[in-house]
Amino acid sequence: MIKNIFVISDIELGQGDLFDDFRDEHILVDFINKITGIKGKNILILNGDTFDFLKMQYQGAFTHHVTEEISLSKIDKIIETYPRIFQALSRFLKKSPNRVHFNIGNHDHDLHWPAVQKKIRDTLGEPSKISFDISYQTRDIHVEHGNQVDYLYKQDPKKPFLTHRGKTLLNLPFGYVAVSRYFIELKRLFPFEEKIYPRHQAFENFPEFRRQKQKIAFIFGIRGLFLNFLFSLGDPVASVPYFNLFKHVFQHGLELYDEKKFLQKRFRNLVKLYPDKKVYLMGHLHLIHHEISPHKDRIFIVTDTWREEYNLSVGKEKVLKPKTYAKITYDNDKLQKVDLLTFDQ
Ligand SMILES: [Mn+2]
Repeated sequence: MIKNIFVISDIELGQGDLFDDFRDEHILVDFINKITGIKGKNILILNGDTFDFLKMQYQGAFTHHVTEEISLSKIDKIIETYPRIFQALSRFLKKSPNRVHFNIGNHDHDLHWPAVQKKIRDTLGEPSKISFDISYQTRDIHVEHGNQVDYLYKQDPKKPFLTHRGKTLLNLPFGYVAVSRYFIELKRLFPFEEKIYPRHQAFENFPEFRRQKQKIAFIFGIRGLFLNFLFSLGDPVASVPYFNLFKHVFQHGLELYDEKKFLQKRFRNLVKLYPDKKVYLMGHLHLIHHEISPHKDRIFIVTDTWREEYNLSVGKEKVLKPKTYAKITYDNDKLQKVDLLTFDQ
């Protein structure tokens, strides 16, 4: 029997406001419809940051103290905003033996809450064909969002929650807290510029954007790093991984945005952690990458985002990014083919 595994990442569905960067609902619905029509067993892996809980306000404000109630109210809003996507996924699941797997990324840690998982299962139907985890593995392939090999967004998967002042909260990584307390302001002021990749080039081309980022980074440096012990007194969610930060600055300087630079290191880390796989897939970086390593013919793939995002080419023309996906084909449990493809409607 033929089995296809489809992987897409970084869809970032929000609540349709200024902070929601998803636009192309009809393209995603088309994609899901198209793979619904394919014969055999089809598995769809939504490889992290499927939902943009991180950039959603709750009662008019951003918070890094996220209770199950807050996450539930956000998933309700996402379902209300994008009903056609949930309907398409539901139709995909009705065809046996199809399955949907959610990998948890750094914008949707909220998927750790049992009530959020239940809400999604109830909305899509076919609860037994839906799974959630931080990675997806077969004998040959390893798929994860990518934040676990990014020290800014790494989180202890065995401790998704913590207790603070009698409340159970999401145990969020440093990067999530830094964005929700400080850098979200950059998105509010420059919602368009923030959608241009590569990031370091966007900062180069839009001086106002760069100045504002530097200003926020300065405030963050003082309050969020240097004086964090004062500004976040007794706040366990807002702890800072100082050792890893120093290590990074020592190795790479203050460069945080040149994602291509860190790519090889992250794949090397994945190989170290899961040495016996043939194919390694990530999202998170918002770029396309396909590489066959000379050693052992390992395949490394990064799928690009499905949110509205632009590439800045050398000629400074901005171009809307194409939607990309990976397709892995098995025939009678034998790995046949691994492709990184662009979805053309
Ligand atoms: Mn991510």
